[in-house]
Amino acid sequence: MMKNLLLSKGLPSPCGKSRNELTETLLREEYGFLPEAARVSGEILSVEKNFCAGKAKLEKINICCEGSFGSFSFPVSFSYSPNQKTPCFVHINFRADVPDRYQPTEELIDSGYAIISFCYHDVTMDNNDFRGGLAGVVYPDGSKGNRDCGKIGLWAWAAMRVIDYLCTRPEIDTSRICVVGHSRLGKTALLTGALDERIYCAFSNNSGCSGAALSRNKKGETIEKICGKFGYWFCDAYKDYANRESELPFDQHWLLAANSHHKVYVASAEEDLWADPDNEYLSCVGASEYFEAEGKKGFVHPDRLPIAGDCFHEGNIGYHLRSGKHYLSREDWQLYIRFLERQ
Ligand code: GTR
Repeated sequence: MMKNLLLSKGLPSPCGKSRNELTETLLREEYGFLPEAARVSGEILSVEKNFCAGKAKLEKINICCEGSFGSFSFPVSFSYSPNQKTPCFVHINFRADVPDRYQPTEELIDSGYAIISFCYHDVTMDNNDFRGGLAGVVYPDGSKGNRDCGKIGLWAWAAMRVIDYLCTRPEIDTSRICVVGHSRLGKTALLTGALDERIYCAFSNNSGCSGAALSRNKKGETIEKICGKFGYWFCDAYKDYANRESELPFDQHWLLAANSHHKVYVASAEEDLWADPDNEYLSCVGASEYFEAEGKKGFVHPDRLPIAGDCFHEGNIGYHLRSGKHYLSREDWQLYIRFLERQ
């Protein structure tokens, strides 16, 4: 039944293509090409030794990047237990606060994880102005070419620089670095995962249109709607696919397939109809064969559409559908941890 649903959408298959070909297509047609990597160093601005009543340390760090385009720095918050080497989440967040309503920091520490987070606005503002922050450094006159990356690409670039820095920290088990983001930042987490080999799992929370969800026959937000309001998240060429989804040479399951060098996780919320939970799920189904062609378990799921409470943690594509609205909740985090423990 699920296979037939997918076939009826006429999806281009990612199989037979290398991961590079997948990411090349996604960058050229959708997100745009990112700036080159940079030399990264961390400048510790402050240390709170008794964070969470002494269970953890909280450091504020400036991530300093020296690239061929110039230099740029942005602040991050790093919470970790000083007594053990732990896995770490890189959280691309809407706010710099720690803890935050999207980041239950103490609970993550108690579960044996460190977390490093930054506010996406500290990289570059979420608007159509390319003159400020990283955008202003990379695009000196504030204008960019048709295939240059939009803001999602710049936020993903910053997440990779945070990983560069994390890899220098002895407190972290660098074989267990995960990236997490919600909604527009879930799209960003999936792109970061596609581009970065060092990640263990990329978690997309309610990322929807131009994130985890297939674009063909999509309900709720469409390419036309997202480009109308948020065209600056993408490369300029992407808007040409508005109302021409069937002509896309790829679909969003390629973004999940491009994460096949590690694990990828898609979290949906039942009432998040703008994101289209069914198309997020079908994207996992569509990406599964790419993982399987690499000899890995892909998406292990029943032959039906999802219902709230479903949680599929057996394969390298993890998934859950929780009840409720568009949000990055404690429940989502707890399921992420359960998935990681199971793996
Ligand atoms: C919506 C947008 C979605 C999603 C969301 C968010 O307005 O249309 O694609 O990214 O914002 O980031 O909260």
